[in-house]
Amino acid sequence: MGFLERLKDGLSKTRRNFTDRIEELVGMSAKVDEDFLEELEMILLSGDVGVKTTEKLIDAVRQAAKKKEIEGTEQVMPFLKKYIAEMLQDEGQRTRIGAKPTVILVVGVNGVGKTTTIGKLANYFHLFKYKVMLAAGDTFRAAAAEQLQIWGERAGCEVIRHEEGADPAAVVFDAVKAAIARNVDVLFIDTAGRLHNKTNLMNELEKVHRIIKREIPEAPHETFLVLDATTGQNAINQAKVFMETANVTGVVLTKLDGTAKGGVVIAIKEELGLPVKWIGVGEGIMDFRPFEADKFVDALFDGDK
Ligand SMILES: Nc1nc2c(ncn2[C@@H]2O[C@H](COP(=O)(O)OP(=O)(O)O)[C@@H](O)[C@H]2O)c(=O)[nH]1
Ligand SMILES: [Mg+2]
Repeated sequence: MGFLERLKDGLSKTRRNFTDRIEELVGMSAKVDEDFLEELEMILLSGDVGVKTTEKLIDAVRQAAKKKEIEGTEQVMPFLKKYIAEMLQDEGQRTRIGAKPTVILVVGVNGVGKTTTIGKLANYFHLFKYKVMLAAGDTFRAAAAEQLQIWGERAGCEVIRHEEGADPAAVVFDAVKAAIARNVDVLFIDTAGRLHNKTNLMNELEKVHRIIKREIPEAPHETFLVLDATTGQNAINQAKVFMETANVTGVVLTKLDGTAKGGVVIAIKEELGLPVKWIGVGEGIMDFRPFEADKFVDALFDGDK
């Protein structure tokens, strides 16, 4: 199965919960009146699009109906598709590998898919002939560095790791030094995602930042926040905590395969102002791509066609 098919397949539950229900609603009412808008609002809210974004979408439909840009309910779907696609476009979406080494910090709570994402990113950039290095900054769990090592081998790149329980900042220090010495193009830094204690998280991330900046003042060039699409609106709340503690530049949205909450993509962009940069649609190394608004919206609206 190609990536687009996987994405369409993965979003089938979201479609059932979202676009299929809008289609049903359109089938039941011909006029775009307040009753219709109220029903539409309910569908968007339960599709994890978020309160603010739902209001914005409803308002846009209402205005378009007033201006006769939308004359009947059957025009609502194409309108929403176009409107959402435009909403999701973002200049900051692309990951640019400019500085050498480009340092990318990867943060997020436990289990969202950070280590897997780094493995997939390593593979992606390796395929495009970049020299990639990985730093096992999650020293908290024994299995984390091992898991990263395996991904590193698969992707053909070096992994800097210390023993379990070591200071993450020491790993990062070694990795940044090694990346400079070995002429690496891009260094991805894995971190532990202990959110139960915000002060700890903040202290740890601050220390890691300090160490990186001592060697490369402009780094980290990016901080990716990994969010699990299956957690829907919860992911938005997690993101807010991380945005307070780290200078997040973009989101990696994992587990879009099989979730009914894919509408969260729209909320991330609108409510957090962060671009979704990459998406994961499975556990495999190839189940991963840069986020493309048009393709995503196609898969969300026309998946079965
Ligand atoms: N279905 C699916 N599973 C994923 C995806 N990304 C990661 N996972 C799984 O999520 C679990 C946690 O991933 P891991 O990378 O260890 O998370 P971390 O704790 O944030 O480092 C693993 O079982 C992964 O295989 C994805 O896009 N789709
Ligand atoms: Mg991990």
